[in-house]
Amino acid sequence: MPTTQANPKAADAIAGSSDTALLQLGWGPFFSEQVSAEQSHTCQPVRVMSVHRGRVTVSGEGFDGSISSSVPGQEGAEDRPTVGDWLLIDRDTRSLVRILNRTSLFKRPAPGDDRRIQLIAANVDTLFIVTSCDQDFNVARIERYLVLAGEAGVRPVVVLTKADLSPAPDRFVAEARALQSGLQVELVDGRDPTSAARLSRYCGLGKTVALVGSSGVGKSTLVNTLTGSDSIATQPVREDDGKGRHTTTVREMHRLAGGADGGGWLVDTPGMRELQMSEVAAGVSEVFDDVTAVTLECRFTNCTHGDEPGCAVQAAMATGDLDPARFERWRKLAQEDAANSGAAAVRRSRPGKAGGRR
Ligand SMILES: Nc1nc2c(ncn2[C@@H]2O[C@H](COP(=O)(O)OP(=O)(O)OP(=O)(O)O)[C@@H](O)[C@H]2O)c(=O)[nH]1
Ligand SMILES: [Mg+2]
Ligand SMILES: [Zn+2]
Repeated sequence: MPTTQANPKAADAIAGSSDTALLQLGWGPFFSEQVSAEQSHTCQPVRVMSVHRGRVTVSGEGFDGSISSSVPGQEGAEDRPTVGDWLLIDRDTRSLVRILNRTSLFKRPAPGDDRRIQLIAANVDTLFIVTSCDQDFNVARIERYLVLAGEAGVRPVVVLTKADLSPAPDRFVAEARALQSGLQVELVDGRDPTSAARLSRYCGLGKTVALVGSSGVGKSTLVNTLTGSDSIATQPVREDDGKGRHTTTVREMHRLAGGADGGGWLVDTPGMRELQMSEVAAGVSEVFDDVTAVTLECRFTNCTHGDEPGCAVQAAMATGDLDPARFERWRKLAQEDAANSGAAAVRRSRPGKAGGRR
């Protein structure tokens, strides 16, 4: 039970991050530096394990429980706690005091018409972009997730599941590797512990890995295999079109057992039907640095890469230096991002409307 006395050990732990429970949860200097000595007496840090309507489950030193997720005086989209967040809660009342600044944040326009910002996960170290060696594999979709990772400043790893079902899985590996220089690509049978084990090296003590991808690609299967349990429900894909059944409905952290590799956290997420781009211009430039480098060579800075004289894009496509399909994917993403980012800015400027805040 909470005490009303200040807890010197917990205060030390916040200031010096010396406490193993917090370190295992991913606590570190980036977060402890945001907490004043005074605040550390009245508040304790907890990490968000899962998000439910209006509430979050949290875990901290000596406290696991569920608390209301409303933040006093804040109503912007990014002011709501999401899975992976570090919160300060009042030691006595257990109420949410504030969300600590994040090392990284994944977000997207929510599916549907109003395009409000939906938060996916915070304080993530590595993003597993999960796709399967079958009809789900789609370079344009992988690029969208790569942009999301680039924008958030998080290392991406493409995880190709269902290697066992494909007669030639190496083709998928090669195609994925070609998308970004130095991109890590892992090929696994997600049901097989020996095969999946190579992924635990991304998930050492206190590290957080988020798994994203379409429904049915095997995100929850991987989490079950890596955690050595079958606690998350999984379901076979539909027979007619191979699509998943949207089995997972909550975003939730799962603990990996300790050891040389492991001891970190896997964030399982519901399969995404679509991934729209908004406010990701930096991520687009990073993932498509080859394309942007060419566009900088065009004679006119406002070149539309059509039939203007001196268009470096047209020249590079003519010589085979630039893949027209990749150029078209870049153009589509950049245009979509510009349109959605403009709409988001307009929404934010309207008083009284909750919108994403930077
Ligand atoms: N053969 C084979 N089957 C797999 C593999 N990974 C997952 N599956 C199967 O694929 C189906 C879907 O797996 P899930 O783990 O539920 O997929 P998910 O990505 O979590 O799907 P959502 O929760 O709907 O987003 C299940 O029947 C799994 O057993 C794999 O590597 N090989
Ligand atoms: Mg799932
Ligand atoms: Zn041009």
